[in-house]
Amino acid sequence: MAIALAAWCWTGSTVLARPGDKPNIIFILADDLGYGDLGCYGQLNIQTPSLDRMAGQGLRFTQAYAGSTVCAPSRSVLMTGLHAGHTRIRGNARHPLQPGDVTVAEVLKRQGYQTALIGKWGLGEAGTTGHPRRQGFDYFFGYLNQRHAHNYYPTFLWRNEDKVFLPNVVPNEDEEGSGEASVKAVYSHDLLMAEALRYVRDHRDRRFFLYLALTIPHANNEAKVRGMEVPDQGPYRDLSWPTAQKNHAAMITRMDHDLGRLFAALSELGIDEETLVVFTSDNGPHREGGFKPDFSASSGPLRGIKRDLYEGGIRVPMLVRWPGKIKGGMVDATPWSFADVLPTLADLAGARIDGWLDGQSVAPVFFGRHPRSLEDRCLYWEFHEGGFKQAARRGPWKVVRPGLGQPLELYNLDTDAGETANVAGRHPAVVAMFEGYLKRARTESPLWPVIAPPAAPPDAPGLPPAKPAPGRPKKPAPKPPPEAKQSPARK
Ligand SMILES: [Ca+2]
Repeated sequence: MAIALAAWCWTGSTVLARPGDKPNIIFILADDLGYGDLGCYGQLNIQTPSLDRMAGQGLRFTQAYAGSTVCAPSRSVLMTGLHAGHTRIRGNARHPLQPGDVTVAEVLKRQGYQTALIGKWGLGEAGTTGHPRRQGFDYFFGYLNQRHAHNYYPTFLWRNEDKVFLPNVVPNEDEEGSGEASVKAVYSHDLLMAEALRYVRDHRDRRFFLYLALTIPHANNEAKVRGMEVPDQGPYRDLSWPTAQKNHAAMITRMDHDLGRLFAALSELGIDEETLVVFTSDNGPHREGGFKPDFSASSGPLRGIKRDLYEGGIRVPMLVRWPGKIKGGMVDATPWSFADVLPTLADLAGARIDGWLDGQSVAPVFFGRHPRSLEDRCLYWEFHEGGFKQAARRGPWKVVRPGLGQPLELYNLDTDAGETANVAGRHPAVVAMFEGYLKRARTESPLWPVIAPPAAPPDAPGLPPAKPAPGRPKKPAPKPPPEAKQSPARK
């Protein structure tokens, strides 16, 4: 069986008729929003009228994937166009992006875009090479640190390199700004949305790229079972649901309402037809802050949640809207992932990229075209918490290696989207194809050593001896950044 390598160099043509057609781009990322959390993806308990309308006005993807199953690596894949086996940041430990890492913001800035990040970053702290202003963003407002971003009522946020102090009081605040507030004066999500609306109004006459990385509906893990923090429970207040469930629903509906205001602003400003809006999530739903993902089927029909490489951990809602350019009410099942975002946005901006990318432009799909190169290729994920795990997808086939040295599980997603029946024994040639691909798909990184899962209990059957996966030839492993130190995993 021939293998379509997911390798691609963008050579500078464009899907648009005229370079002047290049759009403003607003890329909205929710945090831990599950595949099943929106009405347009089958959710029955949680009201999301604005996003459901967005789906009706644009394109709804049913098989789009995040870059990873937790925050930081998913965002690293999103920013770099490299999948989780090549991108710099492959887990939630704090390693910053390096000067040589090319981000989507840098690519768009070179095309004349004004670039802004409003929200949560997670790819570099203050003073490091990974700070958003050193990675292509002209403007930054929000959280640098992911633990800080847990806190919906922080004592400060960042504007560019400066702290903006807020009237919240956090008695147990740690050095990163996380904790649980005792005085909840300002909800950070409201500030992020106000900034986003202001930014769009201020840049109505410029080409802009706004990466709006919201923190809803992530939990404030430091507040434990009170972690689903929201100012009010909105339409869910009088229901008999557990508090965390009501708060989770209220967070999503609040975000949805605010995004409705953003769409209204685009229309009022007369830039609706000049603006591409993408809405998605960085990974599957969590089981944190007292929230139970099964309560409202947050993964939809899929298996697993955040931290799983099964579909529920990585398949995410993906809506794309561009009135007048992208046909409304379309549903598309092309499998694609965050690694495709950089080449896609580069394509729409007419940018040329020299160098290796794992992703490909899916912009043709936005306009109803389906190149074979997108239909028959492998998508790749790896994850390092609790031992090295891998997953890949090609056509209907999905494999998961649940631990180093363990046999591949094979699922046919066309007939078994819930990954209930491992059919590896019936399709040895497909398994062999994936075995070969998984060996070539990644490079070694000293920051992310390939390790076996924790030792099995004494009465469990032994695992085969662990072997390190060989590196992919030609592309050298990235050097460890000089200032990076191994630090504990961060959520
Ligand atoms: Ca997340």
